[in-house]
Amino acid sequence: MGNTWRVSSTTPRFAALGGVAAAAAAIGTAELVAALTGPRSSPLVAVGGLVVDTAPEPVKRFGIEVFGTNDKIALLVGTALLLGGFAALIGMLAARRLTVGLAGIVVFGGIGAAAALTRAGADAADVLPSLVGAAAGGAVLWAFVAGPLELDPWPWSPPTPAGPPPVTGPAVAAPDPDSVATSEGTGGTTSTGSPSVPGGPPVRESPLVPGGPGRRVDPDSRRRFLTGVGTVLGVAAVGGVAGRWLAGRQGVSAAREAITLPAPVSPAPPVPAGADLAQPGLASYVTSNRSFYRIDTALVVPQVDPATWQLRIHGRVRNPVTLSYADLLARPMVERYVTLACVSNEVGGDLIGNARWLGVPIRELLDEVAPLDGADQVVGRSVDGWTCGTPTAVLRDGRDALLAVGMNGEPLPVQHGFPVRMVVPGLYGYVSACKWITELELTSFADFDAYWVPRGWSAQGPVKTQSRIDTPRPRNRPAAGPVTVAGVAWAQHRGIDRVEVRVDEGPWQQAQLAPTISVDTWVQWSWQWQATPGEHTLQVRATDSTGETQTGEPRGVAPDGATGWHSVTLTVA
Ligand SMILES: Nc1nc2c(c(=O)[nH]1)N[C@H]1C(S)=C(S)[C@@H](COP(=O)(O)O)O[C@H]1N2
Ligand SMILES: [Mo]
Repeated sequence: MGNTWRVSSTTPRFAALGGVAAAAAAIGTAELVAALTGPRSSPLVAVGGLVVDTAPEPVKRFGIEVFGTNDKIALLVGTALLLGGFAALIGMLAARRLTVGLAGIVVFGGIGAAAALTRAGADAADVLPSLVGAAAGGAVLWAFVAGPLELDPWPWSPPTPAGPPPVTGPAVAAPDPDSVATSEGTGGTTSTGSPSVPGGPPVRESPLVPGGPGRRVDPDSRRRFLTGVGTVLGVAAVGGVAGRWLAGRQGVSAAREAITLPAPVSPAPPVPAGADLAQPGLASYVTSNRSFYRIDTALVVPQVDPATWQLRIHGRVRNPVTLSYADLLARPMVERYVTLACVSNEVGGDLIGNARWLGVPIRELLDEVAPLDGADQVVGRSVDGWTCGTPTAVLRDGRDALLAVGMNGEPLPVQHGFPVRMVVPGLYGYVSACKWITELELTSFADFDAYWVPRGWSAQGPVKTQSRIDTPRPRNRPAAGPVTVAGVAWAQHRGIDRVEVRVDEGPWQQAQLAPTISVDTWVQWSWQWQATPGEHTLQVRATDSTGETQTGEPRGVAPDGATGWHSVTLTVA
């Protein structure tokens, strides 16, 4: 067996491969163990989650802008690439000194374990995947640089005619009686001739200098090594996929499908005829669950079992209460169309959707728990630790703020917060729409900053009046003549009074508003344009029911929502 103090005869390039195999073994094993201990304990997920939570806001914005809604996949792929690079380095270090390589693995295991402990609801078992994974990675690393799969040096080299003098000294690989040039019965050394037969030419040391030019390895051991790497990578991939698959089977889709939602005591009014102009390219008035935007910090979608779900309403209240899912379903339900928008929606962006929500009015629950004086903030807390802070006054002012269980006639989709989430008309999602909610804590704005506030976003997030041109867009290349310009406008809980369009900064022209269900949803608008050939710029602006027209001053999404008029420049044929 190799000892830890000598330089491995596994060459640096192969050692790098061994390091990658070790990392794969570590991650595959960890994923398998995480299938038992829960998804938040997977080191990849835990470290990724920590990165999401701690990345400086500009980096996060960059990630979202560059990778769009694929930002989570990009994060995972980026992490894997970075990890691969480090693993190769660890392998090369291990070939020089095994203990250094093993220490590298211990550090990575430690990071995974520590990250898992920082996740919401973590317990001691959450370190297991990282620890067991690190042990597996360490064993694999040892096998490739000092154990049975270590490369054997080329047992013989022809004398170098006029080369540099043989290098001697501590860096020279000392022949290891256990691993060097013993064929160990694995096919023998037929291909290498009989170089170690006594009486053959003397073994020269120079080709064996670690990393030196022309360092050669025994082809049999190389085949064995590469087969080993391939096997480890294959087994690790199968283990990792199996772990993910097993974890997925513990998901809550079956529990979700078994649910029958109660009928609302107060159904949503029907969508008025003509609310949806059904114009090609125009967002539909009601957004389907499948096409509803998704924004959250969760790398793996939380799987919350309704059978064990609880909502604790506590903090600065006279009568704290804990509700089960059955308790919630037993209460009178209302059903409302509410348009939800993200504060990160750029002017003209599509992080907005309109759905029919079924749920319990939060106002009634607050009346029962009786908030104490000064409890001006209600903090919604998700199972994954994410929080939002909503003004208590907004939740009690009579609007249809809901603890929602249904979305467009179905139980909430898992991605959209199953089993229970908040929906508050008129507020951006980051201050109101807590998914996978498990707590409502009455506190004050002075006492608690919710998730996005220390990250540079405003504590208050009322939706700003906005409007968007959905059609035509440049790729439509409309022909000269009558063109229907159409889009959506929103000012949730205030309502839209007027939408105007202008062409090439000409006079503002009033658009037609389609009927809408309530002030809590967006409204579709349209305007007939007599388009002339050439390049034109269309602009839109909306006025809410308080008489305020949206400002044309362009501002970015941080800290409390973008402003400016949506413009579309296109060429008319
Ligand atoms: N648990 C949790 N809830 C959350 C978030 C989150 O990151 N975690 N993001 C919020 C934000 S910023 C928005 S805009 C809405 C989006 O809801 P959706 O994904 O159902 O469209 O969810 C809100 N609720
Ligand atoms: Mo958001």
